[in-house]
Amino acid sequence: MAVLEQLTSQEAIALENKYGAHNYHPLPVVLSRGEGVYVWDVEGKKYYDFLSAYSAVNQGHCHPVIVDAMKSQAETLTLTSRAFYNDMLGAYEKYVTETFHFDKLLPMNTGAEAVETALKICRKWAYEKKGIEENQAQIVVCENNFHGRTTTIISFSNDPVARANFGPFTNGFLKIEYDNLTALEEALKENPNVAGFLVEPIQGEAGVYVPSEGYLKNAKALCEKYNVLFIADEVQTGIARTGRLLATCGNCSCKDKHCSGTPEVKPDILILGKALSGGAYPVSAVLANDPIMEVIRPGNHGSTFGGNPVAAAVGMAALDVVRNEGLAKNADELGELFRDEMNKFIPDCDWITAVRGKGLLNAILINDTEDSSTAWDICMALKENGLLAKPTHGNIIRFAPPLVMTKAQLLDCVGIICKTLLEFKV
Ligand code: IF1
Repeated sequence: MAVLEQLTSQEAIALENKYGAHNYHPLPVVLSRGEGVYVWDVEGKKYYDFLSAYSAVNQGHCHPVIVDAMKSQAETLTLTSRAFYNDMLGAYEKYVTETFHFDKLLPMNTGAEAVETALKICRKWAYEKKGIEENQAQIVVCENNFHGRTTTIISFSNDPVARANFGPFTNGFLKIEYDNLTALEEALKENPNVAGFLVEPIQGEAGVYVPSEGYLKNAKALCEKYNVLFIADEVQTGIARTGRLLATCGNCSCKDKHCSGTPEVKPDILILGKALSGGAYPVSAVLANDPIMEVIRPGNHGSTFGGNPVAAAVGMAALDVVRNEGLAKNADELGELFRDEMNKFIPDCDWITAVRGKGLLNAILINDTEDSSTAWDICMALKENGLLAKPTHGNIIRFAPPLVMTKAQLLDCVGIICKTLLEFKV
């Protein structure tokens, strides 16, 4: 392998600008190392990572248990395709289905692939089990959703930047207001061809919108009433991020030690990704019980890398870390502490109007207009002070550190955030 000479940040950015598609606008920092809650740039500056690769690195950067599992499997067998069996996939499927209390798992790689898979399963179930006329199925989704970036998924997005000039779009989706049960019931009552309701337990990209108490539970009850599948996209909220093994666990007391399998809301289809691998490898999954998953038969769906041995090894290690290190409990407690500290600070700071979130998925609302650069500028100032975060939309900054953070580290980060905001000048 060509030994890359150590690039400066400027050189690395120039290379990406010259040779890479410009589909992102990253903060101008070039990272070269990660360990736990920390990352370092190429000049050796150390930062707290307060984004966790959008909740993929819940277990902390380069967690040794996950890396060791990946290395060991990578030296043994990386990929067989599904043309043959391998000795890792069945064990992984057993482990994950028992962890989340479902009969079956369909393995994929990215979150968007898992969302697409869930949509296909839902439609096929509607035709073959619910009896909806073929090609007439409708799936209810929420305004301001984020479920990935494939053409079908952006077909039901309302983000103009994600949609412009990518048509024609996929039909078969009804959009309703998030956290509005009346709107959901109306959609289900008026449309006999509804097959499913796809929802984020917390809308992350929209700005960490936590729905009203009881929304998910009552939404699931409406789905049962109208024989519609409740599909939970836990790609970002899952794997202990919100203080429970899943956000749909709600206020269940078991947290992550031994999931009792009696969550507040049991989805008909559960979508996982991101931290299912601890950020070490692309691993996603769709879980459902037999009456739903059995609509999928050989040749209906697949993926070259889906369910590969390395993904299986990494996925099991990543879930081991969540359970053995009590990450959901830690996220629950540190999240409370973070919001308490920020709420104490808000009266002294003109730049923040509110803090919101659940577990260690939080956001602060910046006191400026959506189209201002203030949130970005504050993130640039945070970077200078050793903490990396990025705005979601407009004037909202998401704060989502790895769940392995200690109380002392969190309070250190609160100090950095408050100091930065008090010193911030437009
Ligand atoms: C980017 C956002 C977050 C997700 C939910 C499915 C997916 C995602 C709830 C698709 C992915 C990522 C995508 C990444 C940035 C990040 C993101 F800003 F795009 F919207 F987290 F909020 N469901 N979210 O959050 O998973 O295919 O990416 O593995 O595209 O920039 P993926």
